[in-house]
Amino acid sequence: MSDRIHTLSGYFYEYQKSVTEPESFWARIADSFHWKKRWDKVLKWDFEGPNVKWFVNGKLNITENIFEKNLFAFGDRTAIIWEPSEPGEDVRTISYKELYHQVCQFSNALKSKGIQKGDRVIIYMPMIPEAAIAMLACARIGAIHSVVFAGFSANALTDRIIDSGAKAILTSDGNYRGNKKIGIKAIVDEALEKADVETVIVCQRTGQDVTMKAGRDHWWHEVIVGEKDSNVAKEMDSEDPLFILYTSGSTGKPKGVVHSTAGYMVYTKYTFENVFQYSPGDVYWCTADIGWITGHSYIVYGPLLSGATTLMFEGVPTYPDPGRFWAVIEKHKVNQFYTAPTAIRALQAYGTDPIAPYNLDSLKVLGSVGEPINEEAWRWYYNHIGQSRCPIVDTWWQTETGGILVSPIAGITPTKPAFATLPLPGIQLAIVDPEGNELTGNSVEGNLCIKYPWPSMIRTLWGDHGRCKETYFSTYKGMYFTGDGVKRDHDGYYRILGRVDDVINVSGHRMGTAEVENAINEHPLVIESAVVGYPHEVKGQGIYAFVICDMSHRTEENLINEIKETVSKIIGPIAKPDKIQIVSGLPKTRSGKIMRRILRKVAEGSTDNMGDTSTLLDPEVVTKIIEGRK
Ligand code: 7RM
Repeated sequence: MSDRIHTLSGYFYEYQKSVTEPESFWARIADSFHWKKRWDKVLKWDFEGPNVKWFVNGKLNITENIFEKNLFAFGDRTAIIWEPSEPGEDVRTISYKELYHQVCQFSNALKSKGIQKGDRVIIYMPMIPEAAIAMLACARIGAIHSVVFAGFSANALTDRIIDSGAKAILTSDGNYRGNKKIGIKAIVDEALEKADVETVIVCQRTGQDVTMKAGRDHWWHEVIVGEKDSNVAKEMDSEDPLFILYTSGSTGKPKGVVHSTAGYMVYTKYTFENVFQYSPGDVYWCTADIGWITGHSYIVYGPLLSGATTLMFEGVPTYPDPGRFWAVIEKHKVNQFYTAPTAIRALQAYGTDPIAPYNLDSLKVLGSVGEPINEEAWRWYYNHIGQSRCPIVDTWWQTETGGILVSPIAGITPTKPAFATLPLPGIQLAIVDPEGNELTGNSVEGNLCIKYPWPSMIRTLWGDHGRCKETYFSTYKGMYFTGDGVKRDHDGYYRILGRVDDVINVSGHRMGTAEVENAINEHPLVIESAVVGYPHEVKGQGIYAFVICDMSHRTEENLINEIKETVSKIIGPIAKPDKIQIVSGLPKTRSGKIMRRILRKVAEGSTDNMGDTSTLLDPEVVTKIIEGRK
């Protein structure tokens, strides 16, 4: 951990160096990794293509940097602590040595099933250690994993299988959700009615019945029989894709964000150690699901590259009761705890009684990620969970950025409620006005861009480089555009204000409004719909849908329920609208564009001043919508 920042002046020094001499800065950090062949040049880039290459011509395998590099030093150290959904079930602890052998064995099984470097493998699994093993086994042999959150529907899974051209799916029989069992193999079966893969491997978790298709479907515990528990890691180029992760954008179709090997490795380890100030022996817990980028970078890769002990939790915050998080912190003496504002707000609603029985003295650092954290939730988290002695790291980043870009360094950067504070070394931010002029100096507000490459940035969108250029590199020439609004205050601190595009953030999950509209429109009686976000006490943003329907066949209530079910089926329960208002018309401009600004005001309930409505085709529509507001 030689690249650790220890003081505030150390942070400013490193930041300065990373800007004036970025290549030697990152070369120094990358030199502490194990390379099969060192790189020729640290960075080649242009944001026109975009074409970004880090550690050019370097050869490596990311799992060698988790295992071989470290096994002699700490093979017996605990890599993963797994806490099951059911508090009475046994905990599993897996050492680095054991994890190494399990990853090798399973990667050998994948090879036996014909999976090779460059093949895409979908992982649709619960939060069990095998999910991490599956990811690492793919990385070990150079297969590109694409984890799909196990709460997504069959339909969403089909889209991702087809878009990625996956050869295999790794899944389980079922998944525990509170005291329910969800048959996820059955969802895979349904997804495979409309798509094809050669191989499905099923890990046993709930023991529920599943159908296995002969020749295609295999049990995890059977495919590993007879496979050796060691192997030589596949040599990968620095720029070979490590994984694809689908995320929502402002159009209907999810985007397959592609991350490459070396830059992602260097950046996730560096940021994990610095942001959380992890020390050997600490127990670190990130509550995200591995289906999201946070799970990739800060449950699996960052912590394991650092030789950390990472806790993986199968359950939900409120099962069996709303004290579960605090019980787990006490039980495993968690030192760093990283969660989402939506979880904090949900638990805050139960008051402090559920916290009282537990000893939280082990905690040193608290983290927040996924959406802006409001001041009230920040203070509750700080006072009641951190006992007013643990720094909160409010970490801003995205699926596309691969790792944390703006965040305090725990205990070093002075914090301010609701501020992500300052950029990490290597991150050159720019705030721009709508015309793309950079706003310099303090006390400015605008759109957040990044002017210079960082190692873990998105390389392309799977199968659609044009869309990558269009989405991120075309709005403002020569810069990566984040889609977020931001304010830099009088101290130079950054406060993220939220999305400025048609993406909403529901409980920290990104959702394209167009994606939800497309799902609503699948209902046969729906004529047209428009979806906006509105402030929601717990979820951050809720989903409000305005829908025009053929009303001659159903009661309004039945129709609304059916529409919710349709969305749940097409995307997943997380996309279910919180409110549906049946309307007879939508506010449109003369050119037919829906004026979402107006719908947002209605959804928020701030209808006194609708702003400029002069471009509306039919102002009468707005009056009716306001009258019918839910
Ligand atoms: C890591 C992750 C990305 C979007 C991003 C923001 C919002 C995330 C914060 C935040 C304010 C934060 N990836 N966001 N973290 N907003 N403060 N600390 O969440 O791709 O799923 O979402 O989430 O709008 O653009 S993500």
